[in-house]
Amino acid sequence: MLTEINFDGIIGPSHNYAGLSLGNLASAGHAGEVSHPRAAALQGLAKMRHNLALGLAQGYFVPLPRPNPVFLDALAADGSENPRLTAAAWSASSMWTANAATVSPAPDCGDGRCHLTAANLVTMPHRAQEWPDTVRQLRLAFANSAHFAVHDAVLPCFGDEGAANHMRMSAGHGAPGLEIFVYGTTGGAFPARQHVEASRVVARRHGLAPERTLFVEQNPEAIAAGGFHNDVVAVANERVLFAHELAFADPDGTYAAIRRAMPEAEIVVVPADAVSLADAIKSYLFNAQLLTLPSGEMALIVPSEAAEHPRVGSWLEGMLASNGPIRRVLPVDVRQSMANGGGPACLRLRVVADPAMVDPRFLLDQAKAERIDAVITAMWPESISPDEIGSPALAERIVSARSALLETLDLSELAQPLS
Ligand code: SUG
Repeated sequence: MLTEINFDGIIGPSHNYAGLSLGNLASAGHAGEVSHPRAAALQGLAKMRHNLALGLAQGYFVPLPRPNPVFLDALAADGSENPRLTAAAWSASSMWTANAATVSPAPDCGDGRCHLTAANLVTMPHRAQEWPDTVRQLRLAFANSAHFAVHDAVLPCFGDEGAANHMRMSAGHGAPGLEIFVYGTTGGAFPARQHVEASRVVARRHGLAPERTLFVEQNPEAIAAGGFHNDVVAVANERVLFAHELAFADPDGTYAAIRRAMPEAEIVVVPADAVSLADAIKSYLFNAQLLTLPSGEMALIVPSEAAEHPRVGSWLEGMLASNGPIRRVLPVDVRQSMANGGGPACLRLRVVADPAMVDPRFLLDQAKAERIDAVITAMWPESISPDEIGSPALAERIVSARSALLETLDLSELAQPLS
């Protein structure tokens, strides 16, 4: 049966705060701080266990090889010339799997298979190195070619950030959906990371029906306020879109186009006079997982920062009291990831598929969660300070921590970096 599976990125042992992402205010604001990789990974794992306990299907992807020798080789760098290049080679940014790929479930695609296109992430150097290793993992997890097609990234002439700039609305996960690609236009203070040309390539490759595909411009004001991905200002699930009033360049046109394609759509708009763009971005209210629980109710898994924020918290209380489509708000603590601009929604890639068709080595159960927990607790560094980035001894520790994880998950074939 088709169901939504959330694949979270296990937070890697090199997690650090290097301030690499221009336009991501949290990344810039925490640059140079001491990070806590073990706590970070345990927070991420606790979120996965929480969702599993709600009765939801949960998967994961493993951290990519870091420090990345392939990246340094390609740049003819040995790690000594430029601290930002070294930090890039060490980045644990693959934890944010909402940027791993764009996923179109089988009912939306011309050939009846689920299509995944890896995101090239070209706008940020530390992220541009991710996709070849990501594809390798996607090809293992979704190897069943009767059900899945995994595509390489779009050519780097057009920036593509994957599912973070893509929403899907449908009557139910297994029904044909309306796919909404949100792009930015260049010219603002911060880079527009998603180019419409890349979105169009993805839509063509996946064989989407034009009448069920929308290309919507993100509000440049949202990008300027730190909304570097659409999933920082909007999230959709089945018939519900939950968006900030200033998320889209043409909000009324966007809502009208959605309603034309999907008359049953319910659009919950948060007005700017209740929650400003700045509050939304600081609290990551929209970087929430909007999920359908087994009971059929919808829940919003928000970062603790959103529930604790005075204006955002009271808006959420009002929403629950109003009898709207979102019936539960469940806060989770992912503070280590949040400090780099990654909330609950950034940490997961949604794939609608039959779990029986996915390689079980990428699916979580409570017993496996305990094994992952044990490896993280024993092997992940407790902290990384900025002056340790580049240290050969720490690099060795990071490599063996990842190897231990791969071994416990029977994924040792991912141990060698790509050549
Ligand atoms: O690409 N942060 C990530 C956060 C990604 C969030 N993803 C979604 N919104 N879906 C980024 O900006 C920070 C790394 C550093 O600064 O060291 C970073 O890459």
